[in-house]
Amino acid sequence: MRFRLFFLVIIVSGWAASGAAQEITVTLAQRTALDNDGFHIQGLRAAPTETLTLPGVDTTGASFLEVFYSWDIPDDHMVSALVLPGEDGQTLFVDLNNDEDLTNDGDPLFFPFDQNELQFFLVDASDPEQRAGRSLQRVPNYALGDSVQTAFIFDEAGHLKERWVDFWKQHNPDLDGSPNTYFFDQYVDLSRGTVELDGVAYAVALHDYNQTGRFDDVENARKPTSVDRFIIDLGRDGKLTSRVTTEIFKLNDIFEVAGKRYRLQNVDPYGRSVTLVETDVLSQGVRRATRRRRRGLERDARRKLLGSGADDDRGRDPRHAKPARALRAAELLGRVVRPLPR
Ligand SMILES: [Ca+2]
Ligand SMILES: [Ca+2]
Ligand SMILES: [Ca+2]
Repeated sequence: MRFRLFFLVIIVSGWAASGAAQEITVTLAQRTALDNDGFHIQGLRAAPTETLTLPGVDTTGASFLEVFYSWDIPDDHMVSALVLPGEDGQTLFVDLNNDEDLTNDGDPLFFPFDQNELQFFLVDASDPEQRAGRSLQRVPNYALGDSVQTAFIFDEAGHLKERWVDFWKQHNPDLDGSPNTYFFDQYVDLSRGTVELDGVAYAVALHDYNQTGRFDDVENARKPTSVDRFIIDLGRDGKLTSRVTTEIFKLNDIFEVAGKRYRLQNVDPYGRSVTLVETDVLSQGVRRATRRRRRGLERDARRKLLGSGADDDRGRDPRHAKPARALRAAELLGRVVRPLPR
């Protein structure tokens, strides 16, 4: 009898817990890149790297651009574009459906010289809802209006600095750093919104980590770590980056926000929404994050005791640390870039 009562208690408490779990659906209306502050450069080429069917236009002065698609597009992971120079800007014929035919991708895109950014979406051949965003920029967005950052990238004449030309020439020998002969490119791979949990708003996003245009990839036989992710701005600095690893979770992870644990109940494959639900389960990931957080707090407490941390931080302009990080971001588009041998 005692045994039966035990089971009854388990069943009732389980029912009560699931009954109390409220689904929180978040609309993710905004497509953006990560709020990272590194850059990647694609120089224009004199000739395409793929065999292309070109549009029937005068191609005098034309050059070619390649944009990385995804390693999970196994037979063709590069997308090509024809770039025609004009008086006020460039006209781009981008192979949006990646069939090497530049005549069947809708109207060409015009990128005025006085416009900093151009976005477009690569569309999966078998699923038109599966759209992978890409961005081209004349000056990296994070560096716009920041004289320290721009002086780090460009010389006084507006050319790309020689060290960057040397560095990125490894991929494209045609790169010479002249204005309008290259673009800074980024994945537009976040689908972003805001969730309110216990009265506190947090920026959240699904991250199409393998850049396919689907946001619900939880398995990847080729590379098990290359799966889509959920990012929540636990530190509430408004930024969603790849650098704060304690804010990044796999889609099937359990994560903790202000003492409560959550999991993702539903992920829209095209990144339009995500549904969170509270859970009682304590995952390995939460245990690890809790340990990391505790270690971080202990470290901060030690610094305060020693009186060193605050002084160090005050004496250093954080912007001066950014240049070193830019080299790491060179790997953003999936290819490992190594410095030229000296
Ligand atoms: Ca291609
Ligand atoms: Ca095409
Ligand atoms: Ca994906």
